[in-house]
Amino acid sequence: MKIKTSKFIITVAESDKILETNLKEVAFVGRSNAGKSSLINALTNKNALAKTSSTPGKTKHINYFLINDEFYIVDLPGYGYHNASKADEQRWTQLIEDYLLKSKRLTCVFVLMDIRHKPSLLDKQMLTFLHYYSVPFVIIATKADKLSKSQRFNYAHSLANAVGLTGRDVIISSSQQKFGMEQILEKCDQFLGQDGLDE
Ligand SMILES: Nc1nc2c(ncn2[C@@H]2O[C@H](COP(=O)(O)OP(=O)(O)O)[C@@H](O)[C@H]2O)c(=O)[nH]1
Ligand SMILES: [Mg+2]
Repeated sequence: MKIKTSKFIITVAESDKILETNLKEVAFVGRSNAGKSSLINALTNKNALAKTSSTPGKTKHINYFLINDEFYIVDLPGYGYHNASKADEQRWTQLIEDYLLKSKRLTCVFVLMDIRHKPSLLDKQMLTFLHYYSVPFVIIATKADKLSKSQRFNYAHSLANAVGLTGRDVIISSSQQKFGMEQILEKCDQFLGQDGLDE
């Protein structure tokens, strides 16, 4: 797939406003600062489609982007922002979970993890949640440009092992140097070509 057009559609801050879309969706989730917005910008070749920030915790809402007039990319709130209050963190977690359970046309969730970091407890809880509700997911190891080429596979491998997968299950990516993009778009093709979860 090639992304030809992309446009921001809407920001949703409350569970009862989650869209009932008529097109399929792929969602991006991960720790605050994992690189979700940067990846969406890299995939769509736009510098500021999704807002990126070096201040973690800024994206607290759900953002919908329409791609090729064919499907939606959905940017979910980042979890695990260390300066957030318990109440805020709980609210974002609830919003993420409500999105994942309510979105009937969701086909796949990309779970982003910084390639240099061990999966956090929240990452593991997210994967357990996705397993439990049988939501298909793919792990993306982000910011791989920060490692040497020889280190990348080893880091991706240990990240995968930590969550019971193998290195081959993880897409190694860099939004900055734009690698891994084709693999991600291939996965989109694959999942968008299948029926939705509840269809
Ligand atoms: N070196 C490098 N930095 C990145 C990459 N992707 C994101 N970042 C940086 O990581 C920080 C958080 O990125 P952002 O996309 O806002 O993360 P989000 O909170 O998950 O949406 C920003 O300072 C980005 O510039 C990447 O591929 N390589
Ligand atoms: Mg963001």
